[in-house]
Formats: sequence, structure tokens, C-alpha cells
Amino acid sequence: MKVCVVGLGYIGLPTAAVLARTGVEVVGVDCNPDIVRSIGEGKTKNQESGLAELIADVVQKGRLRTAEEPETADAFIITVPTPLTEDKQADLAYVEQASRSIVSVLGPGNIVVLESTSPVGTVDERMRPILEQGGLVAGRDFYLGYSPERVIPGNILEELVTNDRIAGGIDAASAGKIADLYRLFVQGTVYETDARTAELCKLAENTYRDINIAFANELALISEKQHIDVWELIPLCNRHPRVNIHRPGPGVGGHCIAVDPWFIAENNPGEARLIRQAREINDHMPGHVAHTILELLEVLGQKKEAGRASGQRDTAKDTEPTVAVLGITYKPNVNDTRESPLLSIMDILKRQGVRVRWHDPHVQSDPDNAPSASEAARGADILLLGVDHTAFRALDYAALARAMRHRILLDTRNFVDREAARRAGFIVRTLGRRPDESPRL
Ligand code: SAJ
Repeated sequence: MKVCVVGLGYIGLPTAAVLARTGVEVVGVDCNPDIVRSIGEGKTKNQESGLAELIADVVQKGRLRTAEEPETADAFIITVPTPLTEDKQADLAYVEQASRSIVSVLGPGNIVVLESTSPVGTVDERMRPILEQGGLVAGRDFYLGYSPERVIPGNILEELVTNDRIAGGIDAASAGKIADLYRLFVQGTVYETDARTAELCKLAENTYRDINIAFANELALISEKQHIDVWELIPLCNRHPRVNIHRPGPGVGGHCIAVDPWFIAENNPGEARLIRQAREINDHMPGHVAHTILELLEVLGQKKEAGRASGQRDTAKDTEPTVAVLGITYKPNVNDTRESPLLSIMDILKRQGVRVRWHDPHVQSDPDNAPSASEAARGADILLLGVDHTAFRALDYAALARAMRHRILLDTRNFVDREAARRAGFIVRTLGRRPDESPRL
């Protein structure tokens, strides 16, 4: 068995590696020569846990090699990006390019499966006509379909194997062949269906989460207004055996949940009303957090003495309002900043004339990354806890407080040990929670 995996990104690479581990001959294809070279040497910069070791192992054993162009194989798995355009449409250029690249090597009896998150109909309407240009007919001469990945960044290698999986075919025979391919490494159940159902299944899963998070965020806004602590409220609701409300936060980031609902909305504008509304609620959260910060800064500006760390004196620079941000990735313990709500928050603040400094232990080799949390906090008025990285469990609040000009901490994840922070002299505000202290500080 030989499989060509086209696109060695955050899904294609682990998939290629896990397949190679089963003993299958795998060729990883990518249009980026640097990726082809480094993976070909058994090296990856991908920080996914366990991946670097696995790549090194399967390359060394000769089970995984790389190429810039697809070659003849028994199966082709396409894992290329499907970005969102400015006007919220799926950009299928990479899927079409990958399909074109396999036409000349496609043979009778081959399996072609798309994994990239795509609008309903992509396999049938966009890929099939391209793949058939070589004279073979899908369903008659080769098998074609869609199988969405469901893995969570941070635990990809585990979930690739243990999660249940959907195998959607353009016909029942294709679904069966695709299911058998994935059964080579999936220990969960592989469910067979048609390609369109599989395409919508992927989008619906991420949209479910987006809507649930939007609900949690809406409850956070309501709680702030109603003097309720949403972080107490939601766990209490979730004690109900059929309720599972997600967590509020500064917004939804990453390249999946903040994007996929648009792939449904673009083709169903009249029907996808709840889906669109949820997207808008989640997209509003960075603005809400930035607004809270600007309000706090305004109060500080009006009452310059309030909250001031004792023994500090103004210098010329001190007049500039300053915010220190801890964590800028889209979620904890990853190094990915794509669509991160923290970037939006920092952007809004800078446009309002606020000086912003940040520290993130997971974002390496960025010249703007302050070397430590205290370094970022130096002279700042507000400390914004943006991402609940495990590394921040060890925060030294006393050191942070000492470094700051005003000691206000805004926690967007209900992560901070409030008592410890208060003991260090902080006024603690939490997203979705009535302020303990007077809102006028
Ligand atoms: N978030 C919240 N509250 C929550 C959960 C998440 O605000 O209760 C935020 C996170 O902070 C983050 C964003 O949502 O900014 C997305 O994070 P995530 O961990 O929910 O999801 P992703 O984007 O890392 O991965 C998702 C997963 N989908 C689902 O859980 C339904 C993953 O299984 C998919 O494979 C992946 O999208 C994908 O590739 O589509």
C-alpha cells in the first residue's frame, strides 16, 4: 500500500506520520521546497507533542519520504488549506491546485480523499471535474470522497488515532474504500456516509462549538450587567445532566471555529441566521475587552492617584497609558496566533493611543515578545491575562505588582488566583463577573 499525502500542514504531516507508522509507504507532498527538504531530513518545526520524534523515526526507517509533486500511489489524501477570503467565502484554490496535481498520476482503482474543511459540494462539484480531466471517471474507475479530521491542536497524535471518524464517498463503494484506508490507523469507529453529509458534518461540528461559545459569551455580558459571576453560573447550569455550556472568553480564534461557520453561511444566507449571529457575538468580544480596558484607563486618568503603586513618581513617559498583555495565542499551550482575539484587542488599544507590551512563553523568536511577564508589566497600568497558558500558573504576582505603575489585573479566562493577586496589591477584574471593587476603582 502506498499513499500520497498532499499538503504537509498541521493535519497532513501528522496524518502522513501516523500512516507511515502502520507500515504503509507514504510520500508527503508539499509545494514549499523548505518543508519538503526539512521533513525529508526527518525534521519539523511543528511543536505538536510527540510529532518531531515520530517524524524522525518514520523518515529514518524509510517509510515516509517527501516530494514536491505527487507520484503514482494507491491512495491520495488531500490536506491543503481552505482559507477565508475578505468577503467570507471559502477560497478553494489550493484544493483545485492539489486536484490538478494528481490528474497525471491517477490510476484505475485509486482512492482520492479530501480532508480540507470545505463547503458542501466541494468534492462533487469542484474536485470531480478536475480529476476526471485525465479520462478516468469517478465512481467507475477510481474512488472519491471526503473524510474530515477532528483533531484538537495540542493533542493531535492521540486524537488522530482514537477519535471516531466519518468517511463520506460519492458512492457507497467509495465510502467503503475510504473507511478501510482510515481503519489502517484509526482505533475509533469509522462511519460511512455520502460526501455531502461528511462535508456538512465537519462544518456543523465546529459551528456547534462556535454557537455554544457565543451563548457563553452572551451570558458573560449579561452577568456583568446583572452583577452575577458567569464563572459560578455556568458550572451550576452544567450540573444539569443535559446541559453543557462552554466557556466565555475574549473571543474565538484559530483557523477552524472562527472560519468554518462562514462556509455554511456563504451558501445558505437565508437559513444560517443563528450561525451568523453567533459569529458576530464572538467577533464582538475583543471589542468588549478593549472597551473595558479603555474605560479603566479613563478612570485612572481622571483619578491619577487611585490605585497608584506607592513610592512611584511621574516621568514624562509615564503619562502614556500602558497595557501589558500575558498570552497572545488563540488558545492555551499552543504557539499559534492565527485569528487570535488578543491580536485584535492589542490592535484596537494601539489605535486608541495605548502603549501595549506583551509576553508569551509559547511565541518564540519574536522581537516584540518581552522576555518575562514582569518585563512586560514594567510601568504598565493594566495587566491583561489573555491566554490561560499552564506556564502562567507560576506567575509571581508580587513581582508583577512591583513592576507596575497601577495595579489592575483584567482576567479574560477566570484563570488567575484572585486571592493571591489581591494579596499582592492588585485590583482584580474578571470578564463576565461583577467587579468586587467599585467600578470607579
Ligand atoms: N474557546 C472559548 N470557549 C470554549 C472553548 C474554546 O472561548 O469553551 C475559544 C478558544 O479560546 C479558541 C477558540 O475558541 O480561541 C477555538 O479553540 P478550540 O479549542 O475550541 O478549537 P480549535 O480551533 O483548536 O479546534 C477545533 C476543534 N473542533 C471542535 O472541538 C468541535 C477540533 O476538534 C477540530 O479538529 C478543529 O477545530 C479543526 O481543525 O476544525
